[in-house]
Amino acid sequence: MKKSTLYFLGLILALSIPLVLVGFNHLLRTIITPNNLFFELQIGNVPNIEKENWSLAITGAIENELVFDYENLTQMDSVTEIATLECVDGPFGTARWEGVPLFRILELAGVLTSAKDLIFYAADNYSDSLNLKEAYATNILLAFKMNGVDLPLAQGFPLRLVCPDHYGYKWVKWIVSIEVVDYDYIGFWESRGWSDNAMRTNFTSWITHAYLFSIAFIFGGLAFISGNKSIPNTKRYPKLPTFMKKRFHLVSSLFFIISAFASFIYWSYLTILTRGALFYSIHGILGLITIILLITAASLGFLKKTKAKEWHQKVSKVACYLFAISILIGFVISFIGTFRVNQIFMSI
Ligand SMILES: Nc1nc2c(c(=O)[nH]1)N[C@H]1C(S)=C(S)[C@@H](COP(=O)(O)O)O[C@H]1N2
Ligand SMILES: [Mo]
Repeated sequence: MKKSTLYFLGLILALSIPLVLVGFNHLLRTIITPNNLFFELQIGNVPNIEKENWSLAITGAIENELVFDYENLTQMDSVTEIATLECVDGPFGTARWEGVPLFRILELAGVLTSAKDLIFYAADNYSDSLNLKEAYATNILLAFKMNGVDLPLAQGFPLRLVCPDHYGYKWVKWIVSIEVVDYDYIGFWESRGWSDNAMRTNFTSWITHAYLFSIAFIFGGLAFISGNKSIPNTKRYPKLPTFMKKRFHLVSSLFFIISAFASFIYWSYLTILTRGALFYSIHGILGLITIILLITAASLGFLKKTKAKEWHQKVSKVACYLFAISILIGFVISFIGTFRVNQIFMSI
């Protein structure tokens, strides 16, 4: 094989690092996260609840008001399931959860036909609701065990909601009471713009956005280097093949812009779907600026004037650096955020 071909393959390999990392991140979802590494997120402090003093009251639009203490509840028939908890912000963890299926409790309570929502109140003043129709899904648990041991305090001891088809903010921790109501309740994050539906499917997953982003990274790298290589009289990148010139630059730039744009559109779609609004993160804002700069740079590239060519290079360069930083922040969110970290990371 020619030496320049080897260098070219090496370059492609290096540019594929984000893609490989996203693949690895994707794979992590299928692996059980140990309790001591499981990410932790809450609005305030972790409440300290003692088994002995805790009870769960079920009230509202039901026939039989119920109160469970820890013993009563954990002695009911329980089921075990493996499910992934995914925060809308990206962090996720998979565990083996054990608990009482919620629908069993609803059957015991005898929900009235007028009922609409189930509200879960937590010891830290957090609350959220499930639509009653969805609440009967057999995979929703009131969980008291995680990976074979009592739920860790940080993960909601003594009782948390496990609802695999919903985003993390529906997985209420430290539940102290459940109320059945005949109206549409708006929970903590929902009242701050997040979707009350919060359904999570494989399609509505940030990982798709990350794949598109890392494919754009490969084309972006190729466009950047071939652009530099095709500057007249330049001696840049002598070891790379000579075909990485103008036409190559044009094609790779085109693919770069298309994949970066697709990734951005997908991110916008997810953001509007889950948050009801667009701009909330540095990662996203950088992404938007990058897209605007890229389109500007591309347009300048088609102009014949020397000044325009200079600006084409300058703007492209800034766009590429911003793009790389935006990717880096995305990684911080999804990788570091996936494991037990300080909440500060979550606000990026
Ligand atoms: N009581 C309570 N439950 C809560 C929250 C909270 O702040 N308080 N945060 C929710 C959010 S936004 C997420 S992503 C998950 C995080 O669960 P974990 O800390 O077990 O990873 O808990 C959910 N349940
Ligand atoms: Mo979350």
